[in-house]
Amino acid sequence: MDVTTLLLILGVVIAATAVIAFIARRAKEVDAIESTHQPEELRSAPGVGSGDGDTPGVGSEVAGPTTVEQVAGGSEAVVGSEIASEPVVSAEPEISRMQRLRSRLGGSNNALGRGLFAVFSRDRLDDEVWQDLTDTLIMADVGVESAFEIVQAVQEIARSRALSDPADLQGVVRGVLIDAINPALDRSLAVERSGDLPAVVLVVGVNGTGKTTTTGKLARLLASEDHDVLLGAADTFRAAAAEQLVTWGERAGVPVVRGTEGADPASVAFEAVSAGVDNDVDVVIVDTAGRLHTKTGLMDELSKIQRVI
Ligand SMILES: Nc1nc2c(ncn2[C@@H]2O[C@H](COP(=O)(O)OP(=O)(O)O)[C@@H](O)[C@H]2O)c(=O)[nH]1
Ligand SMILES: [Mg+2]
Repeated sequence: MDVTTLLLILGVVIAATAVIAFIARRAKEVDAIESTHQPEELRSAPGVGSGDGDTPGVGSEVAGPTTVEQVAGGSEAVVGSEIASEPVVSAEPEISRMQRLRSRLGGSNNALGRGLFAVFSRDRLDDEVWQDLTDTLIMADVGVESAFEIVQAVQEIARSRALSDPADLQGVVRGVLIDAINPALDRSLAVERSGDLPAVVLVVGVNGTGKTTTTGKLARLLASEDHDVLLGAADTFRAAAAEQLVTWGERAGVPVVRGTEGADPASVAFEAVSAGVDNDVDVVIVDTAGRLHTKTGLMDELSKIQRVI
C-alpha cells in the first residue's frame, strides 16, 4: 500500500467519524426539543385534562350504569345514585351569558354585514354578485341549502322588479332573510308544569348537532333557576352517549335516568317521564340519538318516543 492510498483511507475514516458525530449531536438536540415540548402538547391536547368546561368528557368518574329495570323498580334510588359527589356547576348569570352570546353573534353579524356591504357596493348586477351573495351567506353560517334558497328568492324578486343596481338588493335581501327565520314561529321553551305533571322537552336532531350538550346546558340553566329537572338518556345506541349525559347531570346536580346500551329508547323515555312524575319534578328533558329525517325507521322510533311520553 503506497502512502497516497494510506492517506486516502485515513481521510475517509476521519470524514466518516465527523459525519457520525454530527448525526449523534443532531439526534440529541431533537430528543431534547421533543422532551421539552411534550408535556405542554399533552396538556393542551383535546380530550386530555380539564377541557373547555362546555364538553364533559366521559371518564372514570361517571356513575355506574343504572338499568331501566332498576328505574322501574324504584326511581328514587336511581335519582339518588345518579348524582355524583362532584361539585355542582351552576349556570353563568344571565347578564354575562347574554353578553357572551351578543359578542359571538356580533362577530358573525359583522362578517355578514361586511360581506353584504361589499356585494351591495358592486357596479353591476351580474353573476358575480349572486356568487358573492351566496358565499357571504355561507361564510356567515347560514347553511348551504338555506343560502341557495335565499339567493334564489332574492333573484326572483330582483327579476320581477327589473332591478339592475346591486344597491337596490339591500331591502330585498333584508326582507328575504327575515322571512327565512319565520318571525311568527313560537320559539319559546315550554318548561312550565302542566298541573301535577312535569313539562317534557324532547331533544331531537341530526347527529353531532349538539343535542346532548344543549340538554346538559339547559338542565344546568333550569336547575340554577330553581326548577327541579330530571334528564332521560334515550340515546341508547352507544353507552358513551348516556355517560355523556350522566356527566352533565352530575355537573348540574340533576338526576339522570338511563337505559342499557341497545335498550328501547321509548322505554327509557317512558321511565324518565314516570320518574319525573313520581318525584314531582318540574321539567323532564329527554335526549335522543341523532337521526336524519330521511330515515323512516328512525323517524318512526321518534314518533313512538313522542307517543309514550
Ligand atoms: N362550537 C360549538 N360546539 C358545540 C356546541 N354544542 C355542541 N358542540 C360540540 O359538538 C360536538 C357534538 O355535540 P353533542 O352534544 O354530543 O351532539 P349530539 O350528537 O347532537 O348529541 C361536541 O364535541 C360538542 O362539544 C356549540 O354550541 N358550539
Ligand atoms: Mg348526543
